[in-house]
Amino acid sequence: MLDVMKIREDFPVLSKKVYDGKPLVWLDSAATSQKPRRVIQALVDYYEGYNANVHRGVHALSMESTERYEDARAKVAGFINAESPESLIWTRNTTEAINVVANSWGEDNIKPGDEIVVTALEHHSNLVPWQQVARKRGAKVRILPLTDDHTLDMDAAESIIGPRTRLLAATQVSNSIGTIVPVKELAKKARAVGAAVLIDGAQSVPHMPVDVQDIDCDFLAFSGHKMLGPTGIGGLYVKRDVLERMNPFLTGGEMVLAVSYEDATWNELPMRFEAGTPNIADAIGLGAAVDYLQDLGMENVRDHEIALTKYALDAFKELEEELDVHGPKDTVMRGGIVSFHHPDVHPHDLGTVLDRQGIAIRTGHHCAMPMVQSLGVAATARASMYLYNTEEEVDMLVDALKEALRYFRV
Ligand code: 7TS
Repeated sequence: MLDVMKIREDFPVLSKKVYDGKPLVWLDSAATSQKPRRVIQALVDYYEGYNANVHRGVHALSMESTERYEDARAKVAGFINAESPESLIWTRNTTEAINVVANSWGEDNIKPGDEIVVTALEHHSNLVPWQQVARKRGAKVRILPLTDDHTLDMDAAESIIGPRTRLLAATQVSNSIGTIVPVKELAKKARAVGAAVLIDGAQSVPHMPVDVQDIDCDFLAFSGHKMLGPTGIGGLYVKRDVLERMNPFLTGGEMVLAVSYEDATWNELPMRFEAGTPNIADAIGLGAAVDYLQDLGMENVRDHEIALTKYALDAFKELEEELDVHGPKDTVMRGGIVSFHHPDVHPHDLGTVLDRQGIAIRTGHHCAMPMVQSLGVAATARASMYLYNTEEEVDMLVDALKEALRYFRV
């Protein structure tokens, strides 16, 4: 069990008042999470105490920054149960991580006639890069559909994942409707036909235990800013033997061992994939975020979100005449995301009225346009919850929604 009131004290922004003194209700953690003091302090400590470039200095500060930067890598790699820290490449975010795979592994391994299988739930970041690779390489992107209950249709997956599948690229949790995808089962199907497996962990790594060896994936992409860490830092896990055969995407400083005017040899892993001065401070900040999450325990974080989502879905029943709530009914099959719409009120209008009450939700297509359009709407309103949210905040959301709908007289 999480002590949420105690947790909230660790997040300075959560005591903020907006407009005329309304307490901030942060229900937009799927877009980005808030940051605990420990993460903010780690950034201050770095800049005040030991700011220096890594892997190059013989002086005290460079050795200290290198040690802490590599410690953070080990912590984050351990958090997803990577075999070793060398399997974790720092990136800016999930989007960049997937683009590294598409432009390196994808360009070398996707051949004409191959199929790249994604789910209907994908964020644009795990769809557009594959459309580009497919176009360049003469391959095809295939989509795994959903059932009527918005869970992944595993029967369809059985027939779509086949001998032509070269890559399965699937999100573990949908950011638009909250569906949890059984990635371990899908990965097994993909492996059985000799395909590689990429998991988009942007919405799973922050919210539940994720174990890359248990899933048996080749790649896992995630963003630090959605898991209490700073913006501008994310991770790409790559299975060691796959990483050894991959060519670098960006070239230049840091990623080379020896350079002549004619040629260059590549640095050791994972530096081979980290050209230029890296985001040192934010990597260390992400390490502090992982310490914070591990102290709470990811099982506890997940349990809190299941309970809160169940509470929210029950509370939304009061509005079932007015609102369509998307996503699976079973809370075990969904993350802490409640996506909804009213047939006659645009989600932006709902979001704007809620905002005046201090309640932050996201409205729009959530960068998953094909998914949201498949619901028959152009946009939804989305409340997304995290370890610091409470049942009281869910009540405030539902009350504010009732008032907004009265205001729009619908
Ligand atoms: N994949 C999923 C499943 C996501 O939810 C997001 C961001 C991304 C990839 C991209 O992450 P980034 O850090 O590279 O931007 N999702 C959202 C969202 O739902 N609202 O804002 C960003």
